[in-house]
Amino acid sequence: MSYFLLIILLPLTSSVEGQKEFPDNFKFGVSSSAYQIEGAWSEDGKGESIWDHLVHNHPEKIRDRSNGDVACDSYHLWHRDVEMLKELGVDTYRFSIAWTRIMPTGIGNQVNPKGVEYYNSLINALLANNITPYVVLYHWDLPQRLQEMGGWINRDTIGRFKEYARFAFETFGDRVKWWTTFNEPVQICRESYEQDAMAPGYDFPGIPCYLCAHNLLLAHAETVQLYRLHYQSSQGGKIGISLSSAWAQPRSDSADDREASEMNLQFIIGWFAHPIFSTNGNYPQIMIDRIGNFSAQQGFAKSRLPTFSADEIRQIKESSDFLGFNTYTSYMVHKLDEQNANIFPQPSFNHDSGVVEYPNTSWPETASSWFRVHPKGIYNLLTWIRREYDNPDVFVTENGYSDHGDMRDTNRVEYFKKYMDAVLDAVGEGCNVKGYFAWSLMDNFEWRGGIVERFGLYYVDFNHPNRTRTRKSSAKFYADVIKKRKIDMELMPEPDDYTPYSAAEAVSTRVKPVIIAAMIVYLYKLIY
Ligand code: GBH
Repeated sequence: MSYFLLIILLPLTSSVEGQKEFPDNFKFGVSSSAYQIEGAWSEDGKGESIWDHLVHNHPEKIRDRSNGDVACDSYHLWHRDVEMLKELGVDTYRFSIAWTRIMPTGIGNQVNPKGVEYYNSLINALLANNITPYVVLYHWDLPQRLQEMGGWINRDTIGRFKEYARFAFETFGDRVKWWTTFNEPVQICRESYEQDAMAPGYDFPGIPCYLCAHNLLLAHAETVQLYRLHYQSSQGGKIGISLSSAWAQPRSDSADDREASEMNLQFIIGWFAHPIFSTNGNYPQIMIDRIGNFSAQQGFAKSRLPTFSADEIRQIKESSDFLGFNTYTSYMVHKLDEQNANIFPQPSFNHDSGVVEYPNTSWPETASSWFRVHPKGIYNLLTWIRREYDNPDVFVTENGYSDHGDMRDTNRVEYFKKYMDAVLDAVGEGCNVKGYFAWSLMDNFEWRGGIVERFGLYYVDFNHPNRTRTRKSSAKFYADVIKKRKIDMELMPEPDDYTPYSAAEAVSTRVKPVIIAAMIVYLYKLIY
């Protein structure tokens, strides 16, 4: 009997320490996003996005006053990007389309053929190399024109987005079989309307973030419905959404602290996941109750959390073929109580959620202020999702580490070892994790963090006109994981050689042609 059990269980768990393997059909990829890598911000007819607008009008809001005007210049250097993907051996590449590159104003009456050509070339090159494109329609770069009409606060934006999505399905859907509507909708609303941490950065707590989220949920559901009705059966693809959260670690084992963790996850993950992935749909009851009660106390005629009609609830429910999930870090949490009630403005999302997040100083720091290393967090999150939403298909669509640009990036390698191992623990216990994407293919424009905070597997020399990309230790490490389908805990590869592009070299390349031209003119004058 016990032998019999062993034979059955062994291949399922393969849990012998250090021997854990990724399942055969598990997909490995890397992620990037358009604004963070493409550059060419106004080239070939591209229109202005809210990020172009922010970096040009408020350079002081970027940590190092850098911007994405050129970024990694992937608009011109995508051949090299594909080469790197081949070096890594990834199954799939997650990138986003810049709405303003294919529809310059965001409004569907005008499309930009050059932009379409760019994505066609990239997609075709990926397919030619057996790399599956995994395309995100919206990674934060709303057309500025639409922002001027209210952005995600305006219900009209839903229709605009659908028109854009329809064009993308129509144009690329014969070859793209994996679609994501939105990357990190909570961050879109909370860090851009509620707080001034992204673009447009309104710093307007308690009201617009809920309107934004409401419209995003509707835009997502309507787009998925459109895809399912008109494209899915003929094109045979899948469509989903990428949510994102830190793990909320209770301050202690007390019931209150554990409840704080649950409240936090309901507000951050449940806000979008409950309407889409739960059996009953709609917002989590705890959000409806808390925001409703506070709104009444604060003198609002109705809840600041908008309500869905029964039809909308039905439409949003099950509007995803998979759950994309991004995670980087964990926070400690406890409840907001009488003594600390004033630390948040009223009304505000944080006050509504009733939870205080704070860093655990015993967890290792990274180059980003919001980010400390706690590998157990990803395991806890995947387990929470499995339990909460009946074990949906999950792709870890982003996970990675920030430093200041080490080539021998041992901390990043250690991070990947521990986080991927924690993913394997979750898989071993039955979580339906189907794939993992490392953030990011290469160093890129880290939003408000500029180019100071680097997440890349490849180092990018932002001083070099060719934006040279060089393999860090982590790139070789990840390639090894993909090849062997398991994590070599001992491995610490040496990075490729890299010589920084020197200022002198930069001057000489710029000055040389001038000298040569002057000599030609001089000789010309001498002769004639
Ligand atoms: C993801 O966001 C994004 O999808 C990706 O584009 C990004 O490059 C990557 O992760 C790394 O950040 O402390 O006020 O500066 C993760 C969510 C967005 C959370 C930025 C922290 C900064 C808040 N992060 N945010 S602040």
